[in-house]
Amino acid sequence: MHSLKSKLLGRGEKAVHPPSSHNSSKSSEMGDSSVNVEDIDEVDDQGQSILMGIISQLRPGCDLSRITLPTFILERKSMLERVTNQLQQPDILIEASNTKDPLERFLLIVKWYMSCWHIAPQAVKKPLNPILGEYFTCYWDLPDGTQAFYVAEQTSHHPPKSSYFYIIPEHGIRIDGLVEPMSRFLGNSTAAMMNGLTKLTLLNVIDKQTGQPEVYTLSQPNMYARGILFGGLKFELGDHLYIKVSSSPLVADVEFKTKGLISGTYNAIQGTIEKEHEKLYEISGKWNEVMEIKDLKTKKTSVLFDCFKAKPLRPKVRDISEQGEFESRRLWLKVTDALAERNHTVATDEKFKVEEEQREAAKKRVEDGVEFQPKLFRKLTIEETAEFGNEHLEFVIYKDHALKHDAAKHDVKKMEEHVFEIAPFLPGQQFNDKFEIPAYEKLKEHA
Ligand code: 2Y5
Repeated sequence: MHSLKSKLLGRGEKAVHPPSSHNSSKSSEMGDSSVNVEDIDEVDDQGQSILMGIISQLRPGCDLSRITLPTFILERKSMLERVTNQLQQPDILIEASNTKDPLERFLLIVKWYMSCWHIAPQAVKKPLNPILGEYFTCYWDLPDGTQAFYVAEQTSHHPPKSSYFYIIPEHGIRIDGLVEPMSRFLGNSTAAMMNGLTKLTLLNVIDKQTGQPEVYTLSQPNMYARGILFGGLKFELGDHLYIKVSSSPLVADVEFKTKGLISGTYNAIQGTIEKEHEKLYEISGKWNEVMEIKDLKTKKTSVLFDCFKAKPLRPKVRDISEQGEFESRRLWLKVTDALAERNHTVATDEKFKVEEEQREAAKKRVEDGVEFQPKLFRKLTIEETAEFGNEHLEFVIYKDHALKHDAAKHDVKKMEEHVFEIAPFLPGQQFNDKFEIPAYEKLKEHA
């Protein structure tokens, strides 16, 4: 058996992800390091003993979310930012929103959603668990001169829930989502069962029957860290991802196949696209290499997405000097700087300080008899939860009313004004004086 240390160092391991530079985290988006530490499996002596100490106290099936894991498995990114890895092929999304044929459009949405799972650290790392009320904003300058905006807030701590909102006003593309990982220790592996949903609305694609915009619901594959005790540390996506659409019975079901103990291969996918139980297409390949799609009528196979040729578009983030105290990159700066230097003593201390403040704030709320209220997202009502795509969404951006198809009436300028009232996105934008007040208070103005 290999030593635990050599396993964590990943010696002799093949990279899970394509060896292209876009997987690298050293890009200008972090702007602070020339060392791509997220692609290195590492453990120092202290870290190793911490990990062994943790594992010896765990029973299979136990909830990992309350256990503090050592910093050497940390990505230099909060989960709020980590979601944006999935949003780096807006070109496919825009093409879908401009496509008239419903089946062609559905296929493009499948292609888009499958196109970014490969954007991840090459080592087995997890994003920072955001603290309650932490938020993150960013934007993209799109090649056609338009812009996309993203904002996320941690809406729950136990269990961790990250709510996010993304919009390309000019193209009428809106995404609402929730990441809700339920992590479990399984023995030789850990799992994060991804319970959240993504709801994608094409505001300009109107369903003739309902008069409402088309809505896609997308679930997430589960995530596994394998080989914690023996066999080599490995990140795997597993189980099924589903895509459904409000305007037709089309369903995509993609299975992320985990490797068996002896047989099988890593990162394989196998899926179908069906309409009323009639299989129309088959999907195969690897989610981090090349994915193919077979038209079952014509028997023709073509490339769905080639990760080796992908050119993901990274988000842009306002400078730290402009960020608020609870804004992800500013909040975690000392931790991420220490991680960049692989100084886990400092990373652990600084992470503890941030989290200790959160514990103090939670204690104070109990003493004062008040509940935490998010600033940027509001809870959905029971009626709203019943709407298509809203199951497991739980929260929605508080500006929801102003960013719907009918409210916006294709007025892109007005839509952007509403977006910019939520939070600063672009360099130079200021926080407005209502920023800190809870979303439900802000909404009283519209009641
Ligand atoms: C926490 O400790 P931590 C502590 O848990 C919490 O209770 C404390 O608060 P309080 C808090 O202050 C802090 O100390 C632990 C826990 C939190 C896990 C997540 O150490 C990880 O900060 C489980 O956090 C990972 C299992 C499988 O973390 C994931 O439970 C697989 O929960 C791979 O943060 C991930 C890679 C590496 C893990 C490696 C090794 C594990 C070794 C374990 C050894 C026993 C949730 C983590 C979820 C991870 C998912 C990562 C991928 C995210 C992709 C999102 C994509 O007040 C979304 O109680 C796509 O003291 C959306 C689509 C958009 C279009």
